[in-house]
Amino acid sequence: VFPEVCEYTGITLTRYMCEIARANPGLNDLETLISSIQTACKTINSLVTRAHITGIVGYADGGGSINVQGEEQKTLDVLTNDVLKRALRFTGKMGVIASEEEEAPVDVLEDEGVGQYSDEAGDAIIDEAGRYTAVFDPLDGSSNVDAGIPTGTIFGIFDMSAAECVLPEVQEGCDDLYSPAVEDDCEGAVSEECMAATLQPGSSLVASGYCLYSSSTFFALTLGAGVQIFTLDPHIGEFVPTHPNVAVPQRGAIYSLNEANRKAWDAPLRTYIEDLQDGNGESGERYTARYIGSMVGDVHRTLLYGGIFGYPADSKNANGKLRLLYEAAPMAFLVEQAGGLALTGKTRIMDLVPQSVHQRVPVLLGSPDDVREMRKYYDAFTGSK
Ligand code: P6P
Repeated sequence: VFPEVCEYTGITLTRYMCEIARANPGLNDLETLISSIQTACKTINSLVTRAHITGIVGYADGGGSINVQGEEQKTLDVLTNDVLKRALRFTGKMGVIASEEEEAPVDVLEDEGVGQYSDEAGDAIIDEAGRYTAVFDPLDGSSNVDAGIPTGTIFGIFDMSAAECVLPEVQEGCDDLYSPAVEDDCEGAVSEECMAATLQPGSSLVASGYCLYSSSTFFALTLGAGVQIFTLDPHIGEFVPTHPNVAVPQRGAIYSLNEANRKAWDAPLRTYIEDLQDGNGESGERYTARYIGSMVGDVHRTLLYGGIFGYPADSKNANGKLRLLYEAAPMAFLVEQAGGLALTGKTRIMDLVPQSVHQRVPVLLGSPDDVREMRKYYDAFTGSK
């Protein structure tokens, strides 16, 4: 039962989630989580918009801080990751989180970085009822921040309660349950089970969304019954509903890919984009190109204006660049809930079970007619996936 956003004048995201939890008592914990994420997004919005005033632009530790992706970490990558981890952990509803900035999923009950969440007896409190797994990219497109180009936070929430994952006390001498064993005795069978709780397909997501830090600050959310987009009203410090029940246009006239990689794309994609450019596609319209190099901004525009966004496989990156668990799958959930499609080329992204936390996947998503048309080029070629 998801009350229509418009039923409540003066509603905010907080009030909307409150009404949902009231109508669906089983979602009380999810309400807590979304509340913590929106608070984190407000904090990140402040950090990003004031970055040049406070001087937190540039690279972490003056450069040289490399994340698990092998990318140089921006100061804001580190800060925003901590903001989200703290926000999620203090809900007491988290079991495990996975982040672009963390080498392996982190057991938030033991995470050294933010202290132990425990009761007065010092025992880790594991909220069996509402334990969730959160996956997120705390500041996607962070390389754009120094130039003031839009960035975003992407998040997905899985329900972990069904997983065979009991988080015991951290073994003596080990940092956490999931990092590759430093000492042999840190190997622990339990991490495979808890890892499984993290490596779930997009079709198992119970919620996903993004925050977009741009000319406005947006909070997009799906709980599996449509997409609602809220806009931060700085006058009241609340996200207010501005795009209820988002429906991606059936077709757009925009394609959004990094054409610098064009020569590395496979033949079906090159032919498809050339036909769009020449007005030789199904619509007969000549498409235009829009690409800001920040997935959240490009997907947001695609949701509202239609067309197709992609970071496809190419000869340099067999699986493209975007990560399945915390970028492609949460965005695919949103796009599908808005009536769009999200494929790797031929395969539905939501069906893919991640084999590792940072696994990359080709992404082509957007208006249903555009994505279906693109797929016909792959169907016509054998051997492309
Ligand atoms: P390129 C940002 O680094 C990001 O992960 C996405 O936000 C964005 O869509 C993509 O990479 C841009 O990559 O290679 O086109 O700069």
